[in-house]
Formats: sequence, C-alpha cells, structure tokens
Amino acid sequence: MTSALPYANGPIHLGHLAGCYLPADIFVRYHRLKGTEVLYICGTDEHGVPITIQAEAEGVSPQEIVDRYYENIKTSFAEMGILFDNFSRTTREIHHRLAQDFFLRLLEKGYMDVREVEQFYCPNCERFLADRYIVGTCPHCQADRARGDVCEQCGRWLEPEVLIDPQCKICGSRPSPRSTTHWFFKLSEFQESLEQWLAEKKDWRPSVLNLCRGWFREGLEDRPITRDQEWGVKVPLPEGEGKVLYVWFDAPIGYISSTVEWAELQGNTDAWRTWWLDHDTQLVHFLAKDNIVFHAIIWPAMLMGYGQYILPGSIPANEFLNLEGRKLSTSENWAVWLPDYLREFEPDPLRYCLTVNAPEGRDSDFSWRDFQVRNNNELADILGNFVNRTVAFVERYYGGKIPEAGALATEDREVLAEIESAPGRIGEAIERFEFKRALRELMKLAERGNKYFNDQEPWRTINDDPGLCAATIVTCLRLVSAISFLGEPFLPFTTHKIRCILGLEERRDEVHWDDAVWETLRPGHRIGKLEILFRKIDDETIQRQVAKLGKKEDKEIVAPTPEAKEELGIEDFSKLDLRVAEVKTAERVPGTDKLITLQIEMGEERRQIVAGIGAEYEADELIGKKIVVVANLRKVKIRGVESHGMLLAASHQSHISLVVLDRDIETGAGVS
Ligand code: B3M
Ligand code: ZN
Repeated sequence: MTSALPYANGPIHLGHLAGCYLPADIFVRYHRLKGTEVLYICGTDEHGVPITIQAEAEGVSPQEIVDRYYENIKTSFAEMGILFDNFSRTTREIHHRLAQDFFLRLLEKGYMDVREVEQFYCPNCERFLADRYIVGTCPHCQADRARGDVCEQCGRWLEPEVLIDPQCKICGSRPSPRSTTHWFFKLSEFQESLEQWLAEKKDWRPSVLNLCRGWFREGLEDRPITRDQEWGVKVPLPEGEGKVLYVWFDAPIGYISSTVEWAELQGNTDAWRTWWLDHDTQLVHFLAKDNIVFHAIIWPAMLMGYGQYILPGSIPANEFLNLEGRKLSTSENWAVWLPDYLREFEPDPLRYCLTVNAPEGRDSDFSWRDFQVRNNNELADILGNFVNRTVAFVERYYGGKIPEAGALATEDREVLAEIESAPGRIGEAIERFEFKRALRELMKLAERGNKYFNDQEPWRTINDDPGLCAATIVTCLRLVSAISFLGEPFLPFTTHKIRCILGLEERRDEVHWDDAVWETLRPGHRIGKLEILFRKIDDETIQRQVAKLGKKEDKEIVAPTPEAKEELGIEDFSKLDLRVAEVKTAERVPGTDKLITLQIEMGEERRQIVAGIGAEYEADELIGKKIVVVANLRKVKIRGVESHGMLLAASHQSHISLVVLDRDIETGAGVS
C-alpha cells in the first residue's frame, strides 16, 4: 500500500489526511489484523517547483525547506497514528539512483527521445520558467495571479500561453518563449496496452475509470519528462547538463525506492523484491483525485516500459474535502494544519470525523461545528458512554472482577449474534474501500450496546435476578472487547486505551480480526481503572478554531516592482510596432469583471483588442481616448473573444494607469 508522497513544502492539512493517508491507514491496520502481509510505504516528495517556489518565497535554499518539512510531516503522521512501514525522502541517494536507472532504461528501450520545444523564459532571472513560475490573469474567470498550470479560483487547467499578462512569479518580468531541448516519454505508444489493462479493472472507482477514458478519448500524448532546473534528480547524461527529471517522473519511483530503503533497514536488501516483482502482490495506491492521471496512466506506462515491476492493482482515489463549505486554499490559509490541530486535540476525534465525512465518491465538507457535535454526541455520548457504564458497573457491583454469566436470555443471544457477524460486515466494507460505511457499522455496535444496557436494566436485575444481570454485563463486556479490536483501524488510540482498561492489550498481537469477537475475559479477571475516553469540546474552543481560518501570516509572495531587465539593442526594441489608436467603442466581456473589449481605430484600420483593465476602468470612460497599442502581436482569443494587439498600461500592485498621449496626434502614428 502506498499513499501519495506529500510535497515537503509545508505542513500536512486536513485535506491531505482525508484524501489519502487516513483511508490507507485504516486499510493497512485492518489487513494487519486480518493477517495479510502488508507493507505501507510513503515518504516526502522533495523535488519540483512546489519546493523551489517555497524556498524562494522564504529566501532560503530548497534543502532547508525539505529538511524542515520532512521532519514536520513525519511527526504529524506519527502523532495521528498513520503507521507507515517506511517513510523516506526523494532526495535520498537511493532514490536518485533508482530514478536515473528508470530514465536510462526507458531511453535504452526506445521509449524516450529528445525534442526541441519552446518554453517561457524569464530574461531577468535568466531561466526557463516552469508552469507554476508563471502567473497571470486567468482567461476563464479573470482571477488575478492564476498559475501557469491551474487556476486556483475556477479550478481550470491552464497552459502558461493562455494567461493574460503572464509574469514571472519571482521577479514580475514578462517572460517570453525561447527554445530548449527536453527528453520526451513516448506515452502515446502505451495507449493500447493501457486501455487493455484498465478494461479489466471493473471494480475500480468510476471516477478513476472515467477520467482515464477521457484521456484515452483525447489520445495520449508524449510528455516532456525533463526540466531546465538545478533542483531535482539530474539527467544522467553529459548532454543533460543543467537539466533534471520532471518531478512527476521521479516521484512515483519513490514508492519503489522507499521499499528498497525499507529492505536495507531490515538488513535484508532483497526483501523489496517480493513486493514489487511478485505477481501475487496487490499494489494499492491511495491518493486524491488530482493525482489520478499520474498514477493510473503515466506511472503504469513507465512500469510497463521498464518491464519488470508489477502494475497498480487498485487506485482508490478520493475526491476533495472542503472546509466550512469552501474549497481548501493553502495560500488563503483556508486550511486546518495538523500541527495546530494536534496542539489542542486528540487524534482519534479527527480520524473519526474525517472518516464519517470521507470524500468517497463526492467532495465532502469538514466543519468545526460538525467536529464538535460528532465528538460530543457520538464519540463521547455513544461510544465513550457505553464503555464507561459497562466498566463502571463491573467496578461498582462486582468489585472490578468479571462475573460468571448465568444462562443467556434471548436478548443476550441476539446481541451476541450481532457481535459475531460484525467482523464480516465491517471487513467487507473496508475491503471495498467504503470506510465511511465500515465506521458506521462499528458505531452501530456501540449504539446497540447502549440500547441493550437500557433495556436490560442491570441496575435493577442486580437485586432481582443476579444471574440475568451477570449475563447482561458479560455480554456488554464482550461487546466492548469486540469494539476494542474492530475499532482499531479507525480509532487506534482509543481502542488501545480500552484494551488496557480490560487487560487485553498484552494479547493484542495474537488476536485475528475474524476471531476478535471471541477474545474475552475469564470470570474472576480483574479489569483496570476507568479512564475518560473522549473529552467534550466546548463552544468557545470551537469558535477559536473557526476564527483562525483565513487569517494569513502574511508570507504571501508579492510581486515586487520589476527589477531592471536585460539590456537591449535598438534592433530589439524596433521589432515592436507601437502605434497610436483611438478607442471607438468599449464593452465589458460578459461574465467578467476585468475584461473589456475595445474597437479601436488605427489609421485606416479598425480592429478589436481585449484588455484586462476592467477592475479600474469603466467601459464608457475609455471611449474617445487615444492610447498606445502593440500592433504586431499575434491574434489571440481571450475568453473566446478575439484580441489583436495589446494596449500599454502601467501597473503597480493592483493599480492600473493607461498610457495616453499628452498632445493630440493622428491615429496610426508610430510610437518609438
Ligand atoms: N507530491 C503531488 C501532491 O502532493 C505529489 C504526489 C506524488 S505521488 C508519487 O499532490
Ligand atoms: Zn523572473
């Protein structure tokens, strides 16, 4: 089992946890109890633009960033009870070696070639800009500072070329295309094999299969898998000087390298082989929907191309978790960070709440109020209460010793039958990756317990019918014991406590999931002291959490005033055809607040341009203005509207001022 390797560029938040760590951990813990041989592999993804951008934003080296967040992330997972067998890092040598081996092998087998491409280059920073290093106005929703790969506001995938007013994220300069060479992975050659392979995956989540079908329909395209950058796994060829592997090429190989590292730490360097070469192994990748294409298409193609390793057996991808009804946004600090959570709360209530609200099948929501209600009304009042009243009863009426049960009544037998079928019911749901449903089945046991306790009234029968009372209490204890094993995948800290109270913890490793319900206590066994399992959470605490949302610590990257750019000769400048134009009509592009379509007159010529100045200018005030236009820009479509040329304007932060002429002059006049 694997969970997507988190980027080591910030702490883990609730969205990560709900997306692919918690479900994997539940699955893994269940299988361990089931006696399945499992290995749970993860590590931090320490390459790529997310890391270098964070480093530049903080003015420190990428190494410093990944060192800091590797520790931070590892600690959060440990405190949340996410039990990896190995948690590695992609900056380790073992990983670099393996990633380079992958590259060379695919090259050798003819699945890669070198091609020349055009890419945005920042003349000021003197480097090629990866998609995320380019920001601009989103052509779809006009959001400011949309990234070159995706607009966080409207969620659309972008290409840097479509951004309006592209800027270098670091220095604010305008990047321009320049040619460079890259190695391409011939993904197109794998389409048929991938389609055949996926056709057999009938039980996979529809969201995963549909997404893949969409890609196949469009036709798979070869993809550049190198980048002009310093930070990353170096291209292991002399002609690859100054280039590294694209992070999405090296990251999934991290699953293998982390396994190899695990084997070495075991002192058995070959131990990784069974996990990756043996065709009986089921490889399960847990991840969230934004990672599907990489795991269900590109990665399997890489594995097929390499030709030795097993392919993914299952990819239970989750949808997204929203927060208080809004999309999570790390840049807006609309997120709950695990280190913050763990400073104030226990891990299990969060594990519970995120599982009950798991984004399986559709996006779901986390709200602090819901967290409070679930903790207080479900965990404390149902589960905690049931364990509590059972243990308290034994303490009070039996001196803390398990009584001898008399003959069982019909009600007792009914409850026992429910306990007996519980491992099957819960297990079946877990095996289908339906963790929400599995947890509901578990909670039904506690609900059933409370009802049974109320109906049987042991506080009355202790005097009227001691035999019946003992049967009731022994049945309740059996239920508590079953919960303490079957609840472990969901609530490992709580179930550990319960087993300690019951005196069952020493036997924990011997108990098999299917027999867990028979694990019980002999009459006369002395149970331990009661312990509070769940503390109620008050309104004030919850309000404090809500108030933290969206408050920025102000470490946002603000584009500074552009620095001086590279020196030009007059021959470069004279390539620009700048002309005076007069605005004849102006109209807002419907559905946008920044875009205005202008009909302009330039000498004899009339043409249309679209300008992103609508936040500062009204359409009407533009009519009759004489402006300066770059006339020899290629035609583009912005929001489906044709734009032929660009007007000149000065900008500072969000303030815009048009370049206008201080004396009247004919339209069409050249500007130089
Ligand atoms: N680091 C992307 C992400 O965190 C990425 C996953 C790699 S899995 C091989 O969304
Ligand atoms: Zn720059």
